[in-house]
Amino acid sequence: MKNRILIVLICLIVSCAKKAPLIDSIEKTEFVPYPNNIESYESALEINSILLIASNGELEIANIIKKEWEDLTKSDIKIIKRSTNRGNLVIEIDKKFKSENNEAYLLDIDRKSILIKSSNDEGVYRAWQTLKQLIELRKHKEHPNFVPTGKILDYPEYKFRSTMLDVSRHFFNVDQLKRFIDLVSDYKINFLHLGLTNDQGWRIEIKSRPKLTLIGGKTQVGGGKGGYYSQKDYKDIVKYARNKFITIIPEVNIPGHTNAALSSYANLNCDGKLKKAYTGTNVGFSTLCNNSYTFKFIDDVIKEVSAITPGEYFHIGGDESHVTKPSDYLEFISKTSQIVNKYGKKVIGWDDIGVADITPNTVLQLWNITQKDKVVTNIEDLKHQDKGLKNISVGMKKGGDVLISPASKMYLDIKYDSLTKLGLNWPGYISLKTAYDWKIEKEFPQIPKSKIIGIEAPLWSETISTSEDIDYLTFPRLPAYSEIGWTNPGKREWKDFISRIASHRFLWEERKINYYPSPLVEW
Ligand code: TNX
Repeated sequence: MKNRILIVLICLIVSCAKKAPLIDSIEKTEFVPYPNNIESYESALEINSILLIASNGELEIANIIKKEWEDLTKSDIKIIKRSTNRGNLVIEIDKKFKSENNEAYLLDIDRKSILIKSSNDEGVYRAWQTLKQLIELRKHKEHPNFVPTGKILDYPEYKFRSTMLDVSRHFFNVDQLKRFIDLVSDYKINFLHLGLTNDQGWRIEIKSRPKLTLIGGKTQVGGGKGGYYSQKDYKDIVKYARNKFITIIPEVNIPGHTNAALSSYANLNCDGKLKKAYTGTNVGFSTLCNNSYTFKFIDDVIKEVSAITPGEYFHIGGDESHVTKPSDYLEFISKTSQIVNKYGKKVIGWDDIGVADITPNTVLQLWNITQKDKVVTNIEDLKHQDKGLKNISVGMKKGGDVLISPASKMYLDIKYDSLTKLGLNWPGYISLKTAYDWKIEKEFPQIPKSKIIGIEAPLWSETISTSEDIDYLTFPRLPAYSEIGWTNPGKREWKDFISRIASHRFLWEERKINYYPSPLVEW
């Protein structure tokens, strides 16, 4: 009898010692973007108990997760191919699981194991990004080694969630770009658009036109030394982004925003004379000449850039061609679109191209909108207002889809308020609330949801030249945009967002991000 009591007592002590601590349930986690379905199991899993990744899929995705897991938890994890062992992180590729959406995933965490299920690697990676936030957000709480259990079934509102970096006005080197990719990846961004050419600099090596980088790449706004990516660099960037399931979209802007090309090759100018390098910040003063030399040039450039771009899109710019003859403009857009299609890519262009003869699979990027209550101080401002919507409505009739990027709401280079030192303010100011607290369907009822492929937040670089500058304008607004792109609008709420985003400060401090401490948030 005595022995029995002793055994029961020992069992009790052992099971008590193993009992998970009480921690906040999973839906209280400050996820950004917030997942679309969460169910709590009201218990906890000890992260250190996960020692194996068991995967039935390709080892590539398991290896990507292994590396990021080890960086995050500072402990080793091994990979085994297919196993039913408990105590693992199980990756299950199930072709039938929500196969209509590559990014849909199930993340199921119980007291002993973690299951990630998706129809493919992309969804697995999205699940990992959610799990990574769950682990990292717990690091600053009691029982930091435990995560709450529960089931997350998640998929994005929009399949296209992008940001853009203008590497022309100021050049950012490969390491700076990789850092930017790391930071935006935390927020499930899946496209990175690179503004590779503009008046102030040509940033991509074109082997058949070496002067573009030898001359056109040698300066930037303010007259600094500029720079460019060799094709080898570019491939390295594409691969780096690919490992985070981010697709690179190259932009070669035509026919305006071309002074750097016009200063490299005389034949691109109608008078046959080279332009001087431009290091100011004006727009709309340059144009390629409509001649056969130019179209051969455009073909060569698009051929070379397409060959090193695995993604399906090619951005042809097309904005603010104020000094191009209207008939020439139409010819530029239609011929260039055909060249892009010939090299197997789909065209994206700024909304201005909606007026031209676009091909039906074209994506029109809605940008040209200023805030309704903006005080117009400059006659130039009147040109914008809602010109973008006019362009889009014409372009949609020709079959174009829409990418939502209104300058009034989504431009990362716009000042937060009148005190912000960096940035511009031509469409109005963009506080964190202005960035987050709106709904696409309410703002643009004239654009059918079926026509919208997603969102993009562009970061123009007239006023920024360092990674610290990039950080300041990007955080906390980019996470706000990521949630607009990912989370169902019915599940988004401003007050809730600012209470969650406050905790992301810990993640940003860990990564040494120079974020803007918006006074609207209690950090
Ligand atoms: C407008 S957005 C531009 C850019 C500028 C930006 C500054 C667009 C298609 N054109 O050339 O850099 O405003 O906010």
